[in-house]
Amino acid sequence: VNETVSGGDLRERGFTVARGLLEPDEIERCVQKLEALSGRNRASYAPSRSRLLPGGLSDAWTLPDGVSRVRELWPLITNPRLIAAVRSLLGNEARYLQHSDLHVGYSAVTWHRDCVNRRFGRGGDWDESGAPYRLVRVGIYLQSYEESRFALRLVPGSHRAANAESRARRRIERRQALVSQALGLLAGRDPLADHSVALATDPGDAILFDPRVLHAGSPISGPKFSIFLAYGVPDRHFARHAAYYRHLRRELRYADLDADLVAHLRSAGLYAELEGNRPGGGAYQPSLMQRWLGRYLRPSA
Ligand SMILES: O=C(O)CCC(=O)C(=O)O
Repeated sequence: VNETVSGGDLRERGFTVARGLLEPDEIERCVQKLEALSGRNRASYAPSRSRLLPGGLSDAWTLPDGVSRVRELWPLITNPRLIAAVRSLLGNEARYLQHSDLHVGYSAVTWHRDCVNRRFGRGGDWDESGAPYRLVRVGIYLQSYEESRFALRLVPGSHRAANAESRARRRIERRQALVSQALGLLAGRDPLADHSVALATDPGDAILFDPRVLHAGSPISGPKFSIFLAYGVPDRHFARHAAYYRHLRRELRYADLDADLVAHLRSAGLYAELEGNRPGGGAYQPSLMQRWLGRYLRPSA
């Protein structure tokens, strides 16, 4: 890993980058697997083709909890370089958290959070009394910026309850409201452009972020292959998050982990023994419009 991840950045800004986490042969294996699963290949996303689809309406493919579901991807969960990066951020107690995604030709272009309570400051995700929030989502990108024109946008500090009353903070939360975003998309302007950074990646780079941080994919043109997974320290935040995806987000069809995966995780010291903690009130559920905006709109760059 060329650039070491920074615990300070994760705490203060809500994200940190591990460049070159995967080796070229690992990248190639992952892309080939995603091509086989999705039925789309790199050539499907050649720029000339996207130009024929103005607005890029949906050539996208996604598989919620794809990393847990696809046996050939399990070695990624226990990849020694990834685990070293995660442990350097969260400590040796870090375990695999069942919240994963596979993306082909898909960019999550609307601003959102990945946590349970997505209204800033409200609900258990934001209550760190007695249990600091120690969960991390890992986005592994398998193509270059030049190929895809993709960069992950993030709003630094939007995962922290500190400064909740500041005017800038209130403005950010107003601008990520669905209506502002829909108007922004129609007008072709990003309502959070002044408050965010955009991280371009090279194949094998990983962005590790606090699930509470506001983030959005950029419009893309060209192939995009990415794999998202998560880790955390098993405590009440971890248990709520796991239960939320497993039991509350029914449309994503999470299932119990395969017994072979449990054994694989146990042997790597990454299996979390969970007590059935439920997310409680205020858990985010997407509206129909949000699902449509988030999933089916793929404007070309
Ligand atoms: O488009 C992307 O790569 C970002 C994905 C994302 O934000 C998510 O899965 O939560």
